[in-house]
Amino acid sequence: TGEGGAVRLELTGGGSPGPGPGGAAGPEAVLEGPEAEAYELTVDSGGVRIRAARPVGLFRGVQTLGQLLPATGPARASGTTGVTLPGVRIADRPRFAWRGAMLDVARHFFTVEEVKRYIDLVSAYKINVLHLHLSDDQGWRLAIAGRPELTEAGGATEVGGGPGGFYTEQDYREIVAHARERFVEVVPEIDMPGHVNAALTADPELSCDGRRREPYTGTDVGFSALCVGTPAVDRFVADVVGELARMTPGPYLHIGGDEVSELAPERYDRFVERAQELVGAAGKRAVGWQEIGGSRLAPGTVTQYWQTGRTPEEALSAVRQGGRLVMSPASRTYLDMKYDSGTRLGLRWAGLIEIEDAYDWDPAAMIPGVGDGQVLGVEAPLWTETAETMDDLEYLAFPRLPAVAEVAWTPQRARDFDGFAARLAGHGPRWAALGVDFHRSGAVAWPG
Ligand code: NAG
Repeated sequence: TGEGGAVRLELTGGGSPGPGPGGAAGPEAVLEGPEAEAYELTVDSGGVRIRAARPVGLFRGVQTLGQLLPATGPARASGTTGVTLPGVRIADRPRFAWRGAMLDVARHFFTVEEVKRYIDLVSAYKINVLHLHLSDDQGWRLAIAGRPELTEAGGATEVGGGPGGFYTEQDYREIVAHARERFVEVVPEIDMPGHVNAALTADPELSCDGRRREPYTGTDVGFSALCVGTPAVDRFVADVVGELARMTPGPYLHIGGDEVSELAPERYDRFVERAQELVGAAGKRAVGWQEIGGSRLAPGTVTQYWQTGRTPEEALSAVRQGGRLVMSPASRTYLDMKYDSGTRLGLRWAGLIEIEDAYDWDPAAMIPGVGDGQVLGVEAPLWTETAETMDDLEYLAFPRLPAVAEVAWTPQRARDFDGFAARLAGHGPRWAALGVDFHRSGAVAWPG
């Protein structure tokens, strides 16, 4: 409560958006770098003040303020209706520019409303990238103008045989707008040249034997591929990249590139080069999973490290070419892994991931030869082979997503697990108030 009992919240600055990446001017400037997101938050007897040079900084500061407020609204004890905040002066900015959450809407489909709720939940933790995994063997989830068969055939299936679904252009734009209002940039992924069975059910011309594939509703990986190098496939990739670029205001398009055992290495390389060319021609930068790092990379292409338990040669090759990495080591950040052997859903190929595992690692000390300068950021993927409902998503993401978000935001020297666990405890009541079904990890002294 400020002087005289009134709460004063002052937001200052935020005047000059400046040019965004890829020349895209806009107040968002989300992925411009840590400086763009800096803010200062002061709470004293004069009230609450947040200062930032950019709107995005003000938004991040407001998220911090939200964490200082009580979980369930003002206490109404003994005649007072106010909220007392601790006096603080915080000068804050993120360690890494890219702080992502990936959602797989291909294995199981999630509605626009569900995706929006996920955005709401993660943006409170200063996540600034929503990476949408929009296609896979089990489903194609985004309408592509001129190719209605992709969603008609490819959108009607999902893991386990459910009805699937897809986003119209308008749906997709609604998600993007909702994200942008929270200073989150959508990075859409169409996974190619593997993980494409759904596309092959729609268009047999895309496969080398010209055979139309049957819908696939299991959970195997690595068995499908585009017939790279044919005119039909080239047209397909060009159309898809063009449409994605047209519908996406953000600077990045994710081309997938993971787990392609069906294709000879030269043809894989040819695909990666051609896809980057098309992405560049559309005015965007490409992102791809770790495997693309072994191919020739265009300037600005981002490689997403994921496969712990294998030598990181592709990640190192990406870095040698001047590329930067988004760190998604499966053993730390894969939100689809089980917490412990009793977790009711989730996989375990990358190990069990308790809250401490998700928190206690340094993205710039993971791969010898990859330091702060080579790491663009950190991302927590949520694959949905075993997650069918919003509750499932929330249970897997909370509290591990906030752990990874802090790995991405806070400098290493300012982090320790005990401090994190103590602060995290206070978030339990917040999640409960929002109806979030979270994992009550034994490492945290949850109140109540
Ligand atoms: C990997 C696959 C992914 C799958 C996930 C499950 C990547 C880049 N690829 O094998 O399609 O959903 O494991 O944890 O992660």
